[in-house]
Formats: sequence, C-alpha cells, structure tokens
Amino acid sequence: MNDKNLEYNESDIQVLEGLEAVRKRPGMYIGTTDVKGLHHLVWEIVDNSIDEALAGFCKNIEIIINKDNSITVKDDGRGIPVGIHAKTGISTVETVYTVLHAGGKFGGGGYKVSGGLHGVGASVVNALSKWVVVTVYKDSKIYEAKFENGGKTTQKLTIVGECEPNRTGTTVSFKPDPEIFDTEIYDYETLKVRVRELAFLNKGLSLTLRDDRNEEDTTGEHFLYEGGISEYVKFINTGKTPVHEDIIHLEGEEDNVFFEVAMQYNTGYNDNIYSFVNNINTHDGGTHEEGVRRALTRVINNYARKANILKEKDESLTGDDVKEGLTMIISCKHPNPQFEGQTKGRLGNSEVRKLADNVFSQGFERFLMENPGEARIIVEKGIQACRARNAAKRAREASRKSDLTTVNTWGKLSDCKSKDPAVSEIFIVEGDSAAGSAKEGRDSVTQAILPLRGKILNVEKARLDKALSNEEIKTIITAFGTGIGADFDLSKLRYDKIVIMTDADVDGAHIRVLLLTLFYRYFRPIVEAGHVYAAQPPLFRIRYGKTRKYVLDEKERDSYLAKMKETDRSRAEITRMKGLGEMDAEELYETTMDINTRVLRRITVDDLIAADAIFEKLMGEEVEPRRQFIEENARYADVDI
Ligand code: 1YM
Repeated sequence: MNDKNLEYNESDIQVLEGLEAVRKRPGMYIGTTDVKGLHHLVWEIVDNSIDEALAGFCKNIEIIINKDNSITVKDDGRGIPVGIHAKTGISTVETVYTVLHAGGKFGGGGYKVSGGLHGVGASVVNALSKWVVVTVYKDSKIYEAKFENGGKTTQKLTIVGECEPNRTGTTVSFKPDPEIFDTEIYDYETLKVRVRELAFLNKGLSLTLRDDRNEEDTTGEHFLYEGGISEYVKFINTGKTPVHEDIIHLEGEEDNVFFEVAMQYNTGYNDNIYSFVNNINTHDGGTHEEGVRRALTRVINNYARKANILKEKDESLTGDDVKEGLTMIISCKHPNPQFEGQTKGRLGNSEVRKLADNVFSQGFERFLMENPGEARIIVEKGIQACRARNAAKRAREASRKSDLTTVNTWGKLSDCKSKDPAVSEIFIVEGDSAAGSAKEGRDSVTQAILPLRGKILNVEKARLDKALSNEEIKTIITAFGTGIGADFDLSKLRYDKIVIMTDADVDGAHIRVLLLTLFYRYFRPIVEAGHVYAAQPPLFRIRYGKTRKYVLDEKERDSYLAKMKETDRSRAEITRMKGLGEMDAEELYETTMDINTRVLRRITVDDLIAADAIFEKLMGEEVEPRRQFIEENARYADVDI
C-alpha cells in the first residue's frame, strides 16, 4: 500500500465518522427530528439550487413529493462538478454528499444561502437519509451516484447515459430515514408556503412544486414573480385597501452587498414588516431593518415639517407611528452575513445599516416629493397613530389605577381556586348557557370559566385605544394577568392553558377567529409559547341501552357505527349535538373538559406570515372572502393557523 492509498483510507474513515456524528446528534445539525426537521432536509437541497440561481446559472427549480414521501429536487444549473476532487481523491459530487461542511469550502464568492441557521449542506441530508440518488447532467453525459443507510456510497459517480449537448443540471432524490425522524409524511402546504416565498425573494426564478401522492396533481403549482418582493407586498396586502396605488420598490448595491425594499401603506392599523438575508427570514431584524426604520422615521418627519403638515409645536412622529398600516419586505443578499442572537435571527453586519439607510432615504424622499397627495395621506396616518398612541397610554394609566389590576371585578370570570399557573386552565366559553354548564361541571380547583357574551371586537379593524376600552377584551387582559402592549409580560400569565370553547358551527368559528386575531395581535408570545388551545366538542351522540358514546365528527361516527353489533346498531339513537349549551354539566365536562377524555387542538403560529395572511383574509375589510372561508371551514377554522 503506498502513501496515497493510506491517506485515502484515513479520510474515508473520517468521512464515515463525520456522517455518524450527524446521525448521533441530528438536532445539532437540523434543529429537530420532528416534522420541522423532516422539511428542513428539503431546504438544504433546494438551497444548493438557489445558490446556483443566485450565481446566475439556474432558471428553473422543481420539487416533487414522490408517492413514497421521498423528495426529488431538480435544477437546470451547471451541475455539481464531476471531476476528482484534489483533497479527497473521490469525485466532487461524492465529496459534497459525504464530507461534512464540504459545500462551504468550494466555489467561493456568490451569495451562499448556507450562511444561515443550519446551512450545513447536502452531506447532512445524506447522513439522515435511507437512500440518496444524485444525477448530474453535464457535457452530454448523465452521471449518477448512490448512497444508502446514512450516506454509505453504494455507487460511485458513474456515467449512466447520454443527454442532449445543451442540457445541464442536478437532480437529487432522497428518502429521510424513518429511524431518525418522528414522522415520514411531508406536508404540501408547508412546502408550498416556503416555495412561494423563495419565488418572491428571487425575482425571475421559476419554482414548481408537485405532489405525486395526489393523483389529481399532474402539473404541480408554478411560482414565478418577475416583480419579486413588490409582488410579495401585493400578495400580503390582498384584501386590504392601499393608501397609494404603486408599490414603492427601492434597491441598491455596494461592495457586493445587494439591498432592496418594497413597501405599501394600507388603511389598516397593523404593520407587516418582514426582512430577509440571503432568503432567510431575519425575524429579529438587524442592521438592514434598523437602517430602513431609522430612515423611514427621519424622512417622514422631515417631509412633514417641510410641508408644514407637522407644525413647529407638534411632537415628532416615532418609529411606531410611521409603521401603522405599513406592509414592507426588506431583502439583503450578502456574501458574508453575520447572524447574531440566540436563534441567529438578526443580521449583525454594521456596514449594511448605512447602505439600507442611504438607499431607502434617497428613494423614499423622492417618492414623497413626486407624489404630494399620497405623501400627505402617509403623514396624516402617522399623526393619527401618534394621537392614538397617546390616548392608549392615558387609557392604560387610568385602567392601571382602577379595574384592570383586580380579577373578577365584573363577576364575569369564575376563577379557579389554584393560584399555580402550571396547573391552571381558563376556558373562554361562547354563550351564557354553555358557560353555566361549564361552571357547574368544571374542576373548580384548576379550571376557570370566562363566558363571552355576543361577539368580541374585531381588533383588526380597531386601534389599541379602542380595543382597550372594549369590556370583553378588558376582562380577558385582566384574567390573563400579562398586561398588554408595552406592559406585556409572559411570565405573569396566570394559566398554562387557554382553551377557546365555541360551538361547532359558523358562529363558533367566527368567535374563535376573533379571539385568535386578538391573541395574534396583542398576545402573540402566548400563542408562540403554545398556551392557546381550541376545545373540540363532540358533534354526535350515539346512544343504545345504557351506553353513551360521543364522537368528534362524521368520520368517527361512521367508523364507530361500522364496528357496532348489528343488534345495537338497529336500536342506536344518533343525535347531532346542536351546541355546547345543549349538553348538561356532566356531559360537557366528560366530553370537552375532563383532562382524561377531552381532545384539545393546540393553536400554533408556525409560519407567522402564512398565519397573518389567513387572519387578513378572515378579518380584513373585505367581507366576502371572510364569509366564504368561515362557511367552508366552520369546524376547522383554526386548523391552519
Ligand atoms: C438539486 C440540488 O446541488 N445544484 C448545484 C450544486 C452545485 C453547483 C451547481 C455548482 C457550484 C459551483 C460550480 C460552485 C454545487 N457545487 C458544489 C461544489 N442541486 C444542486 N448546482 N459548479 C456547480 O459553487 O463553484 C457544491 S454544490 F462544491 F462542488 F462546487
């Protein structure tokens, strides 16, 4: 054996040890091994195609969920290099798929997405897969390499055929290893939300998503936005009333750092500001966002004073004032991004602050000068917000002195006896009669009941000061104990579970959505921490002899009936439960509240942007899409939220 062979064997062993380490601690590389981690594998592969697109060589990316829940990603880039790699002595394709962190060592330049949260590349996907097949089209040839059981090469890179001379690209198929992941099932909607987002963030790039598990899906969905992030703003603003027709789109570049922003004000009161670096959502902001926010506040104040809309004695507008009703997407492509913070969700590169400020302030100032009508509306919106902010502050101060600090002042809340938040639950119940039954049947040590009379305020259409003066909302704030807005403190939450208990009909769904909107807008950390649930009252009661069985829906009813003895089935009495109020206290407790038998659905805010779009559709100013959505989803309005 010569030296070269010896070296090869050693690195071979290292490779296997590397991938073995990934299998031992998958969490370190992909975060989790739940459904989120499962989807993460797709993005690791797609990221390589996106990098190729950012480098200017790839125009089309296709993602297919295969029948067996394996994934295929295809692109028409240059194809992963097929030559022997100098350091490893094996093909570059194999190196990329078997050497940990290999991706980052190659290429250089360009905007590597792999600077992101878990951007660890193809070898990690290989390590966590049952099998992987990589196909490269290049130089009129088709190359193929195969791996099995956590990245063991079963077929070295081999020429398996010929292709048209001008065809280039990479196709990767993989099947996540069921020994690693809690679930094997891919969720189409989850993939779709991100694929659409990637299309918005990379203008002109065509992305296709197809689900081959679904016989009806033969062509897939295509996402291609020539307008890029401007179209993203338009998408988020669907159903809202814009203040100015044209979406403002500004961009600039310096030292290979590319920065762009798109924005539009609408007549609403909430902001939707999302920022990205190399296609990764920087949910904690950072220098790119700071630059824009600073410039936005400064430019609007300067303009307002110059145009004499803001008088000398008037106070200046704050950053919060000028973002009311603002939808904005900020996107930065950086060759060497520094991600900071505990979840790496904040951009740290200080030079970007100045670039963002310059690009934004110059472009936005020009927009205001050239569009004085729209400029005035934008400024007046800020002034309105400033007044509302002061009113809310006064309301908060007044309420702190009076009823907002003591629980039970209206006699509405029947609190639980326990003062330990870890075991306490609050049921927010629709209607007096259901609340009556709930109060009677509950475990009064741990379960509090808060009845809701009628519909609560739609906070999407109201400002904080109005929301704060609404009786139902005041009761909820008092009960939760967390405070609201600037005073919010999650650690003061008085209940571990907040359970929304509404009827399984259109009205119930509406109330549920109103509550979720309230939580989403003002108590988002409570939702994010997983404290909010929807109760699942049964839809049917099946009674025969002495047996009473409650089932959640038609499907469960039918499968229960199918399993019954013929004699029982013929005498069974099936009742459709009309509402919570129809059940007596014992029934309600047993079916919906008893921790041993009830079914709760946890409300999560998995993808804030996606959830927000649903809220907007449901709660925005247009009535028709809301009515339609609620009717179609009367029972399941919260499922996707
Ligand atoms: C479906 C997955 O991996 N496409 C892809 C990957 C690469 C290239 C092109 C590529 C990159 C470079 C040069 C470069 C990768 N190459 C490497 C490495 N699609 C997918 N398409 N030529 C081709 O970065 O210079 C890693 S990924 F390291 F080998 F260059």
